[in-house]
Amino acid sequence: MGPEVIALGESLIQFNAVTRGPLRHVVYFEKHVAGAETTVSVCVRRQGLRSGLITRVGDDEFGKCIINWVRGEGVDISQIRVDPEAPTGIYFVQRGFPIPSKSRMIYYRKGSAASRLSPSDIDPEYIGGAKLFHTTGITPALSYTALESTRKAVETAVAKGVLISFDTNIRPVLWKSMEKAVDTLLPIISKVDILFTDPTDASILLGVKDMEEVLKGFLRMGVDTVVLKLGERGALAATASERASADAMPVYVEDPIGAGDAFAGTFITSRLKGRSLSESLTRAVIAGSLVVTVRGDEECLPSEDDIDANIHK
Ligand code: KDG
Repeated sequence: MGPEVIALGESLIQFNAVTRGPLRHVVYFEKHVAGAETTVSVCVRRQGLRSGLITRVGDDEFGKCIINWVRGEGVDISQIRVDPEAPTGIYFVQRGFPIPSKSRMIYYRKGSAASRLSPSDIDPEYIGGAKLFHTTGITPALSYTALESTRKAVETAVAKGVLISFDTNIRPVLWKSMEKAVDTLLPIISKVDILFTDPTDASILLGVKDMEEVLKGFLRMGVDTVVLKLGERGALAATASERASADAMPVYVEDPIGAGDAFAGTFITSRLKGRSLSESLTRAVIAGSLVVTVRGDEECLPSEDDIDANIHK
């Protein structure tokens, strides 16, 4: 049986600073597997659905590390290509500086294997067998061929009646300009069933800051479910006929990176399992909160039981 959820995007090796502060003074870094869509694929699998990942990694130690990790988590790796011409992308995480509660990502991924993703990596039969296809605003920003791959995957999902979820995840350093990001992402977003975004990305994409305007703006574009992540203020979700909100779970923040992917992976899993908008949002907030308590995006991704433990505590 093929995967129920398929994600497309760059897998990266993350070097997370063991100590806080400017990287020039950091001595030790911890190695983790990361990448927004990779994290979603691991999250979905940990919560009991079959998942698969479409990406390219280099023919190097980091590529081997990524494949070992996602295979170990039970994610289908049949669509991960090993590209001998380019390296696996990496990034460093600077924690708690200059903003104490935030982390900063410093990428070394230009020309990486995943930036060479091409439409030939997208197998329509593979996507057609899934219930949901997921990607983010990072993949179309990687290169023209990665953008074309995203478009092909989205068009295939639409044609085959596969649900699409999309996290806006605008990473300014990956775009030539914010106008380019908006012009590229809006046509993709108009085809999406479940949209994850946050106030910063929404104001770039829609030019509005008011939460209600954001929800209505994306619904008007044809998105079925809009989910607004508000960090320590929780989250909101809206469909044409329903609204839901969830409070954040107060936690100690070791590193906020990865919360959004745990949130998205949990929300889509929960919806695919038939849970209500409100319950899915609550579970997603819990998953996002757990991930920020440790360094690394994927180690603390919760199982369904781990989420239940927080609901019933
Ligand atoms: O959401 C966390 C991701 O941003 C992180 O793992 C790195 O995928 C990444 C990216 O491209 O920023």
